[in-house]
Amino acid sequence: MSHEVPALHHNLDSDGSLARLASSQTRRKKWLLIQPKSVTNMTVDSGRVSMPLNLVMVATLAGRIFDITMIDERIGDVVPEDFSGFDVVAVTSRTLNATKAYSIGDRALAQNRIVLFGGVHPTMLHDEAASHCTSVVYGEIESVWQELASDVIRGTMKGLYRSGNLQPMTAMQRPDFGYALQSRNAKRYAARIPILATKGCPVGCSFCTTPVVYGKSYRYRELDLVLDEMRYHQERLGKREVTFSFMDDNISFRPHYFTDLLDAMGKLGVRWNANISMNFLHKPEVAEVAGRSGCDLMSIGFESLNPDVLKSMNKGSNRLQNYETAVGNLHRNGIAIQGYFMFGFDDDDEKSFQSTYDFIMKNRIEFPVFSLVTPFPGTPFFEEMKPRIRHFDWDRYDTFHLMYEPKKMAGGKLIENFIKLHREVYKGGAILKRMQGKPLNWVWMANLAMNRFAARLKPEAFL
Ligand code: B12
Ligand code: SF4
Repeated sequence: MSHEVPALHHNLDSDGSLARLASSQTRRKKWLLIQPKSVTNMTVDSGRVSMPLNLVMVATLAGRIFDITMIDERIGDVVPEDFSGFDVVAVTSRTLNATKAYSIGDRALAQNRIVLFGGVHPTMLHDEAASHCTSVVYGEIESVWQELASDVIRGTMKGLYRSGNLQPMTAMQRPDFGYALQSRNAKRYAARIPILATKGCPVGCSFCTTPVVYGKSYRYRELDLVLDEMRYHQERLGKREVTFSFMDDNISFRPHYFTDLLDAMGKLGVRWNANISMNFLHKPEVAEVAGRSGCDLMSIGFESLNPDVLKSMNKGSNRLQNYETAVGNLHRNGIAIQGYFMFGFDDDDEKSFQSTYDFIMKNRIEFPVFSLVTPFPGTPFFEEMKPRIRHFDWDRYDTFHLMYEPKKMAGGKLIENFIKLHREVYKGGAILKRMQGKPLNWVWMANLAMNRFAARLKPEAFL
C-alpha cells in the first residue's frame, strides 16, 4: 500500500539554520493567535464549531520556537484590548470575518505589535489586508515558514510572504490540539476531531478559492501518517470509536489513495465524515468500502439540479444522471448525506427550486444546506460578476445575502423562493419523511435546529 509522494522541494528547516537562529533568541517571542467570530446571525458561525485546524497548524509549527496563546472568539474567548503581553498578534480570516480581523489588526498595529494575517481572505486580497497588518501570509504557513520565522526573530518583516513551492504534506506535523484545548471554553467545540489527508482540488469550480490558491496541485499525506494520527487520538482519548472530520477540499480526487485510506481506516474502528465530490460515488463499491470504514456522513456539493447552472459553474465532477445513484449507494451503506445546494445563478429560475425540493424529498437527503451564491474575492466568478455585485461589505459575505440581481428571476423572488424552500424542507412532516428510520443522532438535532432557523427567516435579512 505505498503511494508516491510529491518530491520534497525544501524541508521546513532543511539546513537547521532556523533552529540555530531560534536558539540564539534571548527570550522566546510571544504569539497571540486569534480566530475572530463573524457578525452574521445566520447559521454559518454558530452552534458547535470545530477546533480551528488552521490555527492549530500555525500553533504547532510556531510553538516549537515561540510561546503561543490561542483565542477563539467563536467559543466565547475574549480578544484583549491590550496586546502589550505579546510580540506577535496573528489573525486568521475568511471573508465573512475579515472586517473583524481588520479591526483587531488595526488595534494591534497601533500598539506597535507585529501583526500577521493568514487565511483565505487576506490571501486573496493581500493589498487590501496589508493596510491592517505588518505581513500577510499567502496560502499555507508551512510553505513560507523558514523565512517568516527568521524574520520574526530578527524583527525584519516583509509585507507579504508567498512561496512558489508548496511543501509536500509529508512535512506536515501532527497538529497539537493542546493549544485549542487550553481555553476554558474548549468544551464548546464539536467532539469531532478535524484531520487532513489531502490538500487541493483541481476540479476548478468558478466560485471556489481552492484552485486559485493551490492551482492544479493535489497533495496527500502518506497513509501511515494519517493512520498514526488517528491511533494517537484513540490512545489519548482511551477509546477505539473516535470520530474524525476530514477538512480536505476533496478527499476522493485520487480514487486509489482514497479507497486504500478507507480500507486501512476500517481496521481502526473509527467514525468519520468528509467533504466529497461526486466524481466516482456512482460506483457502488466506493460507498461499500466507505460504509465499512466507519463513515457516518458525507458532505456533497450537489450545488444545483439545473443543468445550465452546473455547466456555467464549470463543475465537471457533477453529472446530473449520477445524482440518484450516488445517493442510493451511500444510503444502502448507512451513510447520511449533507447536501449543499446553491441558488442565484443567472440560469436559475423557479424551476431550480422545485427540482431541488423534489430531489431532496424523493431521495430523503438527511441534511440539506442551502446558500445564495456568493462571489468570493479572488475567484473567477468574482471577476466575472464584479460590475454587478451590489456591495463589498464583507460582513454580508455569509452566503445568505443577495449579491447581485440574477438574470432570470428578480432578487425579491429569489429570496422568497429561498425562504420557502427552507420552510418546506424543514417543516415537521418533511423532516419525518426524510428522517424516519434513520439513527437518532446529531443529524436529527440539526434538522430540528434548521426547523427553528427556517421559521425565523425574513426577506429583509437577505439584503
Ligand atoms: C473544511 C471546510 C469547512 C468546514 C469546517 C470549517 C472550519 N470550522 O474550519 C465547514 C463544512 C464547517 C465549512 C463551513 C463553511 N465554509 Co468552508 N471550507 C472548508 C475548507 C474545504 C477547508 C478549510 C480547512 O480547514 N483547511 C485545512 C487548513 C489546515 O488549511 P487552511 O484553512 O487553508 O489554513 C492554512 C493557511 O490558510 C494558513 N493560515 C490560515 N490561517 C492563518 C493565520 C495566520 C496568522 C497565518 C500566518 C497563516 C494562516 O496556514 C494554515 C495551515 O496550513 C475550505 C477550503 C480551503 N481550502 O480553505 C472551505 C472554505 C473556507 N469555506 C468556505 C465557505 C464559503 C464556507 C461556508 C460559508 C459555507 C456555507 N454556506 O455554510 C461555511 C462558513 C463557516 C465559517 N464560519 O467560516 C469558503 C470561504 C471563502 C471565503 N473567501 O471566505 C472556502 C475557502 C471554500 C470556497 N468556497 O472557496 N467549511
Ligand atoms: S469540487 Fe469543491 S473544492 Fe473542488 S473546485 Fe469545486 S467547490 Fe472547490
